Amino acid sequence: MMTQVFRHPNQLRADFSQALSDMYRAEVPAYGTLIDIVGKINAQHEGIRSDGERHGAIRLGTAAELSLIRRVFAVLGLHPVDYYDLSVAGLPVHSTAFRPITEDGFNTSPFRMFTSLLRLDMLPDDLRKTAETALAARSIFSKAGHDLLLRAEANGGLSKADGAAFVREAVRIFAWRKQAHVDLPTYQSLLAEHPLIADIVSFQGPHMNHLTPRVADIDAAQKMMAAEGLDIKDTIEGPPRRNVPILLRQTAFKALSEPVEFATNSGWETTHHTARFGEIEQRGAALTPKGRALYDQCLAQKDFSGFPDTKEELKMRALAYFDRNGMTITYEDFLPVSAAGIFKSNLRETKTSHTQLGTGDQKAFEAAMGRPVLDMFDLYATSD
Ligand code: OOG
Ligand code: NI
Repeated sequence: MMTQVFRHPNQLRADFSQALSDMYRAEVPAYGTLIDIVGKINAQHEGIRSDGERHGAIRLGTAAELSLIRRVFAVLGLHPVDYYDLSVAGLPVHSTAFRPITEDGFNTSPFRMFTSLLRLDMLPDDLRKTAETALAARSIFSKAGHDLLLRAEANGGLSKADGAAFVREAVRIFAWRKQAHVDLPTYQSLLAEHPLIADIVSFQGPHMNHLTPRVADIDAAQKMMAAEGLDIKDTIEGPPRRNVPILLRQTAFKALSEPVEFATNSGWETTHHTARFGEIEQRGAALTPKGRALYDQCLAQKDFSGFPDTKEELKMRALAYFDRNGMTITYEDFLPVSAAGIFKSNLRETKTSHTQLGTGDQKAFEAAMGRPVLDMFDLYATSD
């Protein structure tokens, strides 16, 4: 009997993460500056899991695209954890975070992808039809990639050579293609409703809109970013600086204005699109549901003085998770309020938007994806 040797999903994910980083560095040079800053700071700190730790973000247009991406990511050992409702912040998307779910998985490749799906149901009728027509006409994965996906699913894995080809095709899904998929008037009508809708619907694929290395000290990184002349966001999202870092702190340089091309009867016309940026993050301790409720309360009141800042007290009051050696457990997820802040700092404000504040629809998201999301608290509770 022949036994097939498969490349491990954790290894495929490491290859994928590295290839995405190489691609983004070539596409967005300021991201290279971030990587250099983060590398310098991390070299002075112990305890950072891996130099290559990072997350990306993508925005999908349809249920079919989300279901496809879920299958592609499963081959890379990436699983959907939690549901993020961004409609409460007036953004017509809802999201999940694809990430590893085992310690082994994080140790080999701690890569995550924040993945959003357009809420077509939040668009006015005429624009919804325009968006649906444009999205139905695009196909985001190559035939070669799709064939390899079917092979991986049928055989339960991919050989080394097939795995390398699959990673190459998967990375191409998220590449920047400056030639739009709709005409300029359509782009402008989508933009007038909401810049996020224009970004999701107008292009040939779901380009990655940022890539975020993890840094040991975000305050130091922010100062170095400013010194390098990067146009950074004014505030760091998440909790303030603390003795025992909790959850997630993030900041970003603002999105670039990039040339994009629209087909006309006589050739191409160029305009500028603002979507892609670079972000950094510092991760702290994962909080229990009780700790998270206290965090949300402090955030709403913009006052963290009531949040304990010693390991002893966090443990005594059961606010954070601890492993069997008494160490805090790293927060591996995202924060909806921070995510909304990140989205918004990188979108041109529009005055004409009719998109209303919405309510979440986790059931619809899961139906679109073809499986339920995992619960982050369940994962932390069993990861000691
Ligand atoms: C995603 C924004 C959310 C984060 O780190 O919270 C995010 C997006 O802009 O598509 O990436
Ligand atoms: Ni991000």
